[in-house]
Amino acid sequence: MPIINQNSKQVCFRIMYYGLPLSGRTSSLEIIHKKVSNYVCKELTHEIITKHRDYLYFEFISPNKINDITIKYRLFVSPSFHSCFACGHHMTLDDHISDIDAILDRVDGIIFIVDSQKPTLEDNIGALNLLKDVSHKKGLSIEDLLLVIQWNKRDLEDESIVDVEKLEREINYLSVPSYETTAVTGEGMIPAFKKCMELMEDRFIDC
Ligand SMILES: Nc1nc2c(ncn2[C@@H]2O[C@H](COP(=O)(O)OP(=O)(O)O)[C@@H](O)[C@H]2O)c(=O)[nH]1
Ligand SMILES: [Mg+2]
Repeated sequence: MPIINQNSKQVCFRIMYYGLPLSGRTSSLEIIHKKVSNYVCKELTHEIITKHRDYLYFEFISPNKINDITIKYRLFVSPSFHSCFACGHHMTLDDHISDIDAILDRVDGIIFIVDSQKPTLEDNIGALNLLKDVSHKKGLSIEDLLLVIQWNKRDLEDESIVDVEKLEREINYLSVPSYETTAVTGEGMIPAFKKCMELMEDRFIDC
């Protein structure tokens, strides 16, 4: 559920850019940050989860309102599964699962960034399965999550990327809205972002 502040008549929708490391999550967040910088917008900031783990986020106020309620968006990147080479700290899969578990409590919409490059197909399927398993343990079904997909890195040569038809078949079996994107230029990203905002607002109005 989005965070509702009755006093200031404000609702906060939280969108997570989720995906494999190097899929284009940070690039996506940076592009959207640039595009919305005309609105009341905070700088990109790291929030600390634990000593070795943090995630990137920013917030902005939408120019649109729902009735007379102001809408704030908080956009962030899912925490990565990586170890800290500088100090030798090794992150375990359980650490990662517990990060995703904690973060799912603070999310209203998820934009799943899929790296379209052929060698990452299986890992992309694994990333979606992880989301499904963690949701399941929380008593949620993956269908309860508000999900939009970006087929990212579509600018790369045809031979190195998976056909969209195959991606749709293998990954988008839920038939959620999906968009071909290039996060380094921003191509296709605004429609994906707007769709996610629209779905969150519709769900909010309905409840
Ligand atoms: N060609 C291409 N490269 C991309 C695209 N999106 C991200 N990258 C590159 O992939 C690498 C990882 O991107 P980043 O946004 O840091 O991924 P993150 O680890 O998910 O945050 C960087 O070198 C980006 O420039 C894209 O759409 N096309
Ligand atoms: Mg990153």
